Amino acid sequence: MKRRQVLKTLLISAALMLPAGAALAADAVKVGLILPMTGPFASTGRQVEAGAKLYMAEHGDEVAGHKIELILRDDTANAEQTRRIAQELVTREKVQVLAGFGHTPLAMAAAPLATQGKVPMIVMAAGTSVITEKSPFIVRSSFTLPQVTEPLAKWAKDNKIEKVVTLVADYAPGLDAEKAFSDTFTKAGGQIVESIRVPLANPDFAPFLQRVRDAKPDAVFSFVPSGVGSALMKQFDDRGLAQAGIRLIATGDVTDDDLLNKMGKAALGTITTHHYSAAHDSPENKAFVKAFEAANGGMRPNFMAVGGYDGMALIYEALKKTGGDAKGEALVNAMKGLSWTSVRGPVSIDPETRDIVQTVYFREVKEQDGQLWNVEFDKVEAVKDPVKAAKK
Ligand code: VNL
Repeated sequence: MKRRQVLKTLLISAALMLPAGAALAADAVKVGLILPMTGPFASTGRQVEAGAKLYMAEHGDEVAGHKIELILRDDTANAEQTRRIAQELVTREKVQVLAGFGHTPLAMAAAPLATQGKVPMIVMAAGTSVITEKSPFIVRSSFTLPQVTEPLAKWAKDNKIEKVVTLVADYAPGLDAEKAFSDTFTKAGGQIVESIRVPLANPDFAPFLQRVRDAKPDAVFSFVPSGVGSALMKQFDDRGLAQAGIRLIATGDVTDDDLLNKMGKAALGTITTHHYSAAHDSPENKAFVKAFEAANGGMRPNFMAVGGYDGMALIYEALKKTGGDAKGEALVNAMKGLSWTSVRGPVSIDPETRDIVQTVYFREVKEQDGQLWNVEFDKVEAVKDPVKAAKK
């Protein structure tokens, strides 16, 4: 080729490549974050949002050549709103990822839209086992109730608790927790003397706790969603259940780090199992808690914040793996099998169920430096969602 020709070819190819390249760099990956920012689960929305935002502040807003754009929408914890917002985000905003989902009915409402739109849906908060089976595009960064409950049922039987009353919020995750506890505890030889379900919205625990008192169990096992635990704790104290020799054991949702300090001395000694404590002793978690508190006016992160933080980690790592390909199937496939060191400890995404595999910790509420903490004293590693494991 003559020099002039070479130059011309180069100029033409440069002219052809430039707009394409410019378009690629400008092509933002939009993440629609749907959360209850107002209403009864607003504390969950606030925590998840802060967790997601902290991850982006620490890791930058560009991954594999794409800018990451977070679009936050408030569903007020109303499932019809979740569905409508998810639809609008997928069809009009053209988001490539849906994320958030503050409680189970909200995640269930959005699942069909993830499937129809082939859009990955990151469940950062909700914890009912069945959720991930509602769409092949769902990946979960939170936990499942059976996952954290089974170890507690075993612990109870091993620690001289023979008779238990279960007391759970009357909706899907509560029923999951009730079944996981009852099945595991009775199999180990324990006895469930009564199973009580309390309304989800503004429950008055007093009459239910009176029933617990009358049943005279060794312990009451409880699950109530994040944000509700302090009301339960207060009533447990007011009714004098501890003085009557009845222990409170619970999932960590009850001694939620967001509220724990306000619960006061009544919470001391409560044994719980969960996947995250703000007191988790690792350099990653110490840095996380410090940065989170600094960015949020001193608010302590709870497990919801970690669901948001790790949900963003999932999106970032998957995009790196696909080299920036944000198509739904490619992204979900890239998420399967991912593993990393979370602030909660080692985690991975089960490639078969798209649930998170993680350490479950045993904790006791203790006072340290004038504050209340869920202090870990034992653990079970690499716990999968046991409901799905049993189906195989
Ligand atoms: C759910 C599970 C919600 C655990 C929670 O708090 C929670 C849920 C709002 O799946 O609805 O702590």
